[in-house]
Amino acid sequence: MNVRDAFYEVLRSHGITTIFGNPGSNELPLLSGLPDDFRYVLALQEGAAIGMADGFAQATGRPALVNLHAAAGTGNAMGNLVNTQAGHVPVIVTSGNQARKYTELKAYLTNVDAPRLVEPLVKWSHEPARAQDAPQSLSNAILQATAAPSGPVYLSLPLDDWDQDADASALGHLKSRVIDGSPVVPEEALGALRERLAAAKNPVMVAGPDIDTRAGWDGAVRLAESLSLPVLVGSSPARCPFPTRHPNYRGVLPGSIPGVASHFEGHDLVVVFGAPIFMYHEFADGDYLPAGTELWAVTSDPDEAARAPVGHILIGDPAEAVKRLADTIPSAGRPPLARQPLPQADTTGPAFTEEAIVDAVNAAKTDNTVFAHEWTSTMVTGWDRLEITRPGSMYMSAGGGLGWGLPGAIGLQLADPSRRVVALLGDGAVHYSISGLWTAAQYNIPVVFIVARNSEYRALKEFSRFMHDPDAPGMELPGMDIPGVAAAYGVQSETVKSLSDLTRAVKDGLSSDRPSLIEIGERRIADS
Ligand SMILES: Cc1ncc(C[n+]2csc(CCOP(=O)(O)OP(=O)(O)O)c2C)c(N)n1
Repeated sequence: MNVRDAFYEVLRSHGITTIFGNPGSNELPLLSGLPDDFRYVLALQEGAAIGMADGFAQATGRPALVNLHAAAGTGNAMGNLVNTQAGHVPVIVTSGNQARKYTELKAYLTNVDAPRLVEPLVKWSHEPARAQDAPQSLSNAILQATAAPSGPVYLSLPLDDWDQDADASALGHLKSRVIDGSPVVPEEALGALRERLAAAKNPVMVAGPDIDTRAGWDGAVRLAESLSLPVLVGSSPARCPFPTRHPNYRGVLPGSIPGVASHFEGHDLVVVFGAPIFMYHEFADGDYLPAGTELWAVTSDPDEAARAPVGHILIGDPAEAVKRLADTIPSAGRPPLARQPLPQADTTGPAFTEEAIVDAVNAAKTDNTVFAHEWTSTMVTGWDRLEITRPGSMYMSAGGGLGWGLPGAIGLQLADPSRRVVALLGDGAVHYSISGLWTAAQYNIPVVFIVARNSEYRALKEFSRFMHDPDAPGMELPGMDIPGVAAAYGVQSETVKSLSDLTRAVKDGLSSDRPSLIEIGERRIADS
């Protein structure tokens, strides 16, 4: 058995048989031996490849593999790797390196000092010292990526390793290695939070993406109901942790320090499960909490805990903690909360308001629909109005890097054909990984891509108003033929001209077995 065979055996033993990638000469010696039970999903650019692997890993709840070309391919992927890291997504990023005997010469396509290239963005970065170590390095990489807190890892693999003899005696052990379980909050620490919650007069809950990742919806809903907790979603979330039509749901926290603090006004206790504290974005100074408000949190990420600027932080699985609290805490006896009504959307036209667009999409979705949301200026409206009824139904770029939404949707769809994915994209965001459309077309991955035209970077215009930095260049996106681009990549599209047309087109897309793109007509910032 050679190193290549052993490498595939280790992947197989972990159930990893899909490889997302974009190949080059350094990777050919691995890929030319691709076994029949593996599938290779070709992306035309590496940012798209890693976005697909990220969506695939999130929807399966399992590690995913991506194979990139040397340093240049890795570099192209690094924008989306920021999102993968922020989202705690277990992606094993591999790249080929030049032959070992040529790397000292810095021969063409040498990934010089490969492990350092992505070091700040991954949990573990490595190049095996010997060819025979590659299967062990892969096994380590998979277990590192998966162990809590999960996250991406990087492995550089020299091209002359694959035909070497493998260490067959070690392979049996490698294939049966298992890491099971994730740390939970000790009972004593959780008991202190239970007492604090029981004593609170007016507590509020903040739920974060890791509640969705770790199957924590049920516990979060039960705890919220028994204590009548209003529930906010943590700022800039990557996944939806709570049903958005539940009476206790109160939308998403904003991105500024004073904005977040203002939502806690009147609450003596904030309890956060599975979110960083907080994903602040907008630069505005202020106090993190109102006077008299205390914050407790549960996270499985020690780094997230250590950098939280305030709070009493418990380390352990947040979904397990919220479930254990829901199982053991007595009801507070407070009256149940009532659902907050949604303001009526303006549908009078001629331009569509973002509320009306979201409502029209809502009217077409089913419980089976999954959203990948990268339409930046309407994020808050999405959190207010999209009807999310079950776990694993809404995802967005975790680290704020555009270019995740389109390929992320493809990965989500490929991972679970029993559900249907709608990507909600801005006409700026769609371009960062647009070549993913080709993969959707060629592999027949039936995502419904919705692109909202406004021919501008609207979120940035709003930001420049907020920051009192007017007149920045580069905000306008005229002259774009998005249906033309879709056609060039092999995806059929239509431009909708009314809200009822939009609902009908989304329904059509959801019932088709082909990918499709819906362009929503022009709406400028001055229109709203
Ligand atoms: C990789 C990357 N580059 C640039 C940005 C900065 N950025 C944030 S929002 C935005 C505008 C997005 O425009 P569009 O998708 O058209 O949505 P709109 O804001 O118009 O709703 C840009 C360029 C980013 N977040 N990520």
